[in-house]
Amino acid sequence: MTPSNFFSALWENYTQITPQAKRIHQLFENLGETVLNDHVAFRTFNNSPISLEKLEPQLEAIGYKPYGAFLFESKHLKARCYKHETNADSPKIFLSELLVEELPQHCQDIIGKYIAQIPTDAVQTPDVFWSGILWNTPTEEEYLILAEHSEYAAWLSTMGLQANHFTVSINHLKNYQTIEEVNQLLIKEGYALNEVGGLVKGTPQSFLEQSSTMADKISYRFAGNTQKTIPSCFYEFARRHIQPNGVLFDSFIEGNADKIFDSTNS
Ligand code: OOG
Ligand code: NI
Repeated sequence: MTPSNFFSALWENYTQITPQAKRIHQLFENLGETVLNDHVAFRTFNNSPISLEKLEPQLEAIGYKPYGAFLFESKHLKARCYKHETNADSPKIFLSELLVEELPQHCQDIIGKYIAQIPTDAVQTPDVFWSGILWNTPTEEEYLILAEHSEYAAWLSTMGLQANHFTVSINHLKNYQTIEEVNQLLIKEGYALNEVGGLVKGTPQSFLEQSSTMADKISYRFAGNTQKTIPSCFYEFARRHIQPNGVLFDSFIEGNADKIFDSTNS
């Protein structure tokens, strides 16, 4: 699979439950822009057949190499980022995993049930990255219990492996130089943005500014046949800056990411 095939299949899958991403993408194209992706992100459970460590070889199979590692202590997450070895225009990939053993025992028990259902050989090819949930649909009760301790865990229980967001590269837009202008356009068009820590995460001095929509809301049928509106996925916007050494910053920032995670809070 080429990275280009990988990202088109991923986008198809992502926009089915994230219609706002398709509409915003179209909005930019209608304004004469060509939208390039800065990065995409995935979430997973550690100590499972789909742990970060088990998934990584599939990113390597499409030419990606890890180049940074991150820890989010209060959210019980760790993450790594990947870039394409030869094609600098290929989107970067941010892969995080939940440190399940750090959650209270009753959450571990719920998640343990899901993990036990994942085939030990679930990861065979890169298309595992849009396989969704590899366990039976959770009950609404389980979802709410998980959400009390980890919004990430609740989200992952219902959405599974799929692109959690795509990210518009503001650097590649022609008519929008600043992230503030992009945010103003989105607000004018009626989109709800993530306001945790302010609309813009990061500063030019930290070389990465990011903003994101709040995730789309979809109607979800839980096991036991109860239905509830829950967050699906969101769209992000990133502007990178050149460092004093003349090189464009191409990694991620824990302080920004920590707030971007909240885009799927309910
Ligand atoms: C990832 C949040 C971090 C970034 O660009 O810093 C992130 C997530 O919500 O799964 O995407
Ligand atoms: Ni992101």
